[in-house]
Amino acid sequence: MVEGEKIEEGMDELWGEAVVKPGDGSDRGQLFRDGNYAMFIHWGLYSSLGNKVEGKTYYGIGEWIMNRNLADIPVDEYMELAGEFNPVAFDAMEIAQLARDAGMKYIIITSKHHEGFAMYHSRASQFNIVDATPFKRDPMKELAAACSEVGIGFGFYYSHSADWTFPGGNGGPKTDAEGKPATFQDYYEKKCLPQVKEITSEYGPITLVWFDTPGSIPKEYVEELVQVVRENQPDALVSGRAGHGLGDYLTLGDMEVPHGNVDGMWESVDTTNDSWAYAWYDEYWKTPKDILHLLISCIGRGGTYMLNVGPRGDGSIPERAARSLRKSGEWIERYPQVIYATDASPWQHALPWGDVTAKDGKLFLCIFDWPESGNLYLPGLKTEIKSARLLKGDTARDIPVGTREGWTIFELPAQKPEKLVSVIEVELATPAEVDPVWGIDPEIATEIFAEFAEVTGAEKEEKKWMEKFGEWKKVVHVHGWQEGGKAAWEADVLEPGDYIVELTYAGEGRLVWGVDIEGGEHMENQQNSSHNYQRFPMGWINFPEPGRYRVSVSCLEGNIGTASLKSIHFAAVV
Ligand code: JFZ
Repeated sequence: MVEGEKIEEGMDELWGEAVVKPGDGSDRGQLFRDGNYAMFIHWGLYSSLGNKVEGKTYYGIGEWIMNRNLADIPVDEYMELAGEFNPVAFDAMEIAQLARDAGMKYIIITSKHHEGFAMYHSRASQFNIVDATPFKRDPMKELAAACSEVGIGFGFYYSHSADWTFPGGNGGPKTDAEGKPATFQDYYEKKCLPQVKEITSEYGPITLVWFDTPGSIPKEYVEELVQVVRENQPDALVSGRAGHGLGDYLTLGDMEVPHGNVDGMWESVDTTNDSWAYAWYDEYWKTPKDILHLLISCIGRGGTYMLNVGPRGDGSIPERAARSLRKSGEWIERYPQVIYATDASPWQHALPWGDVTAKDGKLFLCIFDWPESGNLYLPGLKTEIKSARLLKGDTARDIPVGTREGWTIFELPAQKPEKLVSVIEVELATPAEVDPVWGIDPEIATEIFAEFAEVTGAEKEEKKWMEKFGEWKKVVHVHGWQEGGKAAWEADVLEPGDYIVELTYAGEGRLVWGVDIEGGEHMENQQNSSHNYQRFPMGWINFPEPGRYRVSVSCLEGNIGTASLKSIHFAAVV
C-alpha cells in the first residue's frame, strides 16, 4: 500500500443492505429462544487509543477512530499501534464470570473489526495479537476456555466486508505494498475467507458468527462464508448483517428497541454507554434499571438483547459498566422465569407502567413505574385469572384483582417489593387472549406512538439519522400534512374526566396542532418547535365516559411542511 494512504469511505457507504429473512426454525434458533440476553464485546487496537490521539480527543464510536470523520489516521501509522498493544490486565475468567453474573447466556467478541487487526492468533495475517504485539497471547483462546468453564456460550464478531488496513478490503487501501491496484477479491481470498475458517475451526464450538456491515460485498462471497460456518459450526447462528438475506435472523438497527412486537427471530444490539469500543470520556452508563428496562422490553417485543462492553486497551472492563451489569444480573437471578425462554407480550407494545413477558400460561407484569394509588391498571385482558401474586424473590403474596369496564385492576401495597423492577405473576385459566388496544392509564402518563396511528392525508414513514457520530436514531413519524390530514388512534378510557394532552414532534418555528375526540371535544394550540423531537403541551381534553374513543391529531397552521409527529401523551389531571 502507499505510504500515508487513508481510508476513504464514510459510514453510509460501508453499511450496505443489512436486512434479512426471519429465522428458519432450525435448532440453531434454540440459542435465541432460551437465551434472550448476551454480552457483546468490542475490543481491538482502537481500545488502546480510547478516542484520544496525540492529546486530542475525538468524540464518537471508538472503533471508528481511524476514520476520516474522527482522527483520520493513515493506515501505516495506525498499524504501528500493534507494537505497543499490551493488554496485561486482560483476565478471561473475570470477563466470562461477569457475563455470567450479569445473567447473559453467551459472549460475542470482535475477532476482527473494521480496523483489520486480528485479536486472535491468525495464520492468514501477521497483523494479529500474537505475532504483532508484545502481549503474544491469544486472548480468544483464553476467553473461549473461560466461557466453557463458567458454562456460557462463546462466539465471534467478524467484519467480513470492511477492512481498513488490508489492500482491497472495503474502505481499505486501494493498492498493495508494491503500489499495484488491489481488489476486494484479493482481500477476500488472502484474508477474509481464511480468517473465517480459522475462527470457526480453532476455538471449539461457537454459538454465533456475527458478521457486520455487509457494504458492497457480492453475494457469492457471503454464500461461501455462510457455507464455511455451516460446515465448521453446524449449530452456530449467522447474524443478519452477513448481508444478502443469508443470515439466520434479523439484527435491528443499533440501540433500537422496537415499539411493536416483531415476528421471527431477531436481536437488538446496544451498548452500556454511548460507544461500542472504549472511549475515555464516555461515562454515560446505563443504570441497572435502564438495563432491565431495555432487556425486558426487547423480550416483550419478541426478541433477544445483546449488550456491549468496551474493555480498555489494557483489557480491563470499566468498573461502572461492570457494576451496572452485576446489579441487573442480581435481579435476573431472582427472577429467571421472567427472562429466559419467555415469549413476547400479548399486548404487542409496552404499557404505561412497564411491560409483560409470558410463559406456560403465566404472564409476568414487570412494573417499572410503581403506581402510587395502589392500583395497577391492565387494559384488554379477556382471559380469566386463576391467581395473581406479587413476587419478592422466592416468596410471593396473593393480591386482590378486580375488573371494571374491561380493565383488570390489581391492588398493590404502597411499598414496592423491588427497587429495580417489581413483578406480578398472573396465572391464567386458559391461554391468554388480549385485545391489544391502547389504554389511557388513569394514573400513569400514557404515550402512544405515531407508528400505531391510522393516517390519512399525511405520510407515515420511518426516518433514520445520525444523532452524533456513530449514534443512529430511528423514528416512525407522520409528516407531509395536507389540509384535513389526520393521525388517528383508538384508545380505551377507564376513568372519565380531564386529561392533559402533549405531543412529541420536531419541526421549525411556529406550529398549530389540533386534537379531536371523534364525536367529542376539539382542541387546538400553538407552540414553538425544535429540530429535535420534544414534548410540547397542548392543553386539556375531556373524556366524558369510560369506553373506547377515537382520537386524532392534525397540523393546522405554521411551518406545516416541517411538522413531524412522533407521539401523543395523555395524563389524568390531578
Ligand atoms: C456497525 C459497526 O460499524 C460499528 O462499529 C459497531 O460494530 C456496530 C455494532 O455495528 O455499525 C452499524 C451498522 C449498522 C447499523 C448501525 C450501526 N444500522 O443498520 O443501523
